[in-house]
Amino acid sequence: MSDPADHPLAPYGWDAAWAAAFAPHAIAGLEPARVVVELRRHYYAVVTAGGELLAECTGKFHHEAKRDPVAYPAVGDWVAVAPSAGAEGRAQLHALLPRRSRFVRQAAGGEQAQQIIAANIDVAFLVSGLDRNYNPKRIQRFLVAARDSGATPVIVLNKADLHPAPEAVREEIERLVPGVPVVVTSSHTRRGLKLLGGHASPGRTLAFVGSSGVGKSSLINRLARDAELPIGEVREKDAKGRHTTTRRELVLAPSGALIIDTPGMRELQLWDADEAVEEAYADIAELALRCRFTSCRHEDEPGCAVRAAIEDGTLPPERLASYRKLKAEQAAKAPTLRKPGAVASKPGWKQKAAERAAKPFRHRHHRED
Ligand SMILES: Nc1nc2c(ncn2[C@@H]2O[C@H](COP(=O)(O)OP(=O)(O)OP(=O)(O)O)[C@@H](O)[C@H]2O)c(=O)[nH]1
Ligand SMILES: [Mg+2]
Ligand SMILES: [Zn+2]
Repeated sequence: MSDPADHPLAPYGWDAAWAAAFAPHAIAGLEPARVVVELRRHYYAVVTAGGELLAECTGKFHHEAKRDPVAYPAVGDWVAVAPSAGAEGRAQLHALLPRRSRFVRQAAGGEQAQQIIAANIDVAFLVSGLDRNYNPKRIQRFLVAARDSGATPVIVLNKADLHPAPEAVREEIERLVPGVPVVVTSSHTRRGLKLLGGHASPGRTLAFVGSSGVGKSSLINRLARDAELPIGEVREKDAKGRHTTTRRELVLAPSGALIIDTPGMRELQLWDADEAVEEAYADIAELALRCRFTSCRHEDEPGCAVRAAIEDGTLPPERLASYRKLKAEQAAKAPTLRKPGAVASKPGWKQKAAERAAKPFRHRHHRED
């Protein structure tokens, strides 16, 4: 077998392990491809050894996926395709290779289902804006989802130029989530870009997630100099973004890293993340093992090791508070989901849909929320 490092898809992260996973599909005459844009439901721009193609799932794929959204490809996935005979630039998507990691959130809209934000990512940058957008609770929710995903989380506090004391915020977040790197950046002054760039080594896949308007696309444009991802305004009165990025897209940076931009998320609801909470708060879980009572709620019970750790200063009280908050959220988890069709009935929706349909496939947009 030829060396995977010489493969035309090596710049996209193709390696010996992917080649091994792909072997049965190669025997079936299929070609490997990586999903670079999710154009709309079940339509993808994929990059193959021969260039970019528009890929559509086969009937058999749909049948086997049984409408489970997680069974469908997402940006970053490796797939097996066959170029369509007689339809230039198009391909049939036959299979999905097992994922190394996946960043999942609960889908917005009708069904109670998971939605894959990005697959096979090595590092998840959780971006917040140091303007009014910044919110420690949201950072923690993102962190739990990132730990759940299998990717390494990095917390990014962007728009440092708009905050009088960004280092104080960094220290506060570091206390809250020990061991997780926290980087202060500004895409305007370029502060912290070298630190971010330090993660962008060749063949690594980085994903940027966070609320609308925090500067995800601005940071990516800085890291991937020739990327021209659209940048949007934020509203003056509440620093809210305008959902400028409307699709998930993977770009190849000059450093050789693969960077995924994602649309701002309105909320990141937790999903089966109880284990991830325990893992993210392993220090508390470990202390709790030493409480006198196994049912200890770490309130006023005698012999509570968690409260003792707070009293002697080894456990920051805000960490216990946020742990409690996340646990309570999960206990009360009856997700409030919008009714199906809520998006489609918004004023102006039809016109926007018509505009979208008139554009060529690579530029067609779909909304995240
Ligand atoms: N002051 C300041 N503004 C920034 C910085 N980074 C981005 N912005 C501005 O914030 C606004 C939103 O930036 P985007 O990059 O579009 O934000 P986004 O996170 O991609 O937003 P969505 O695509 O809507 O999810 C733009 O007006 C940017 O110019 C920064 O470091 N400092
Ligand atoms: Mg954007
Ligand atoms: Zn206790």
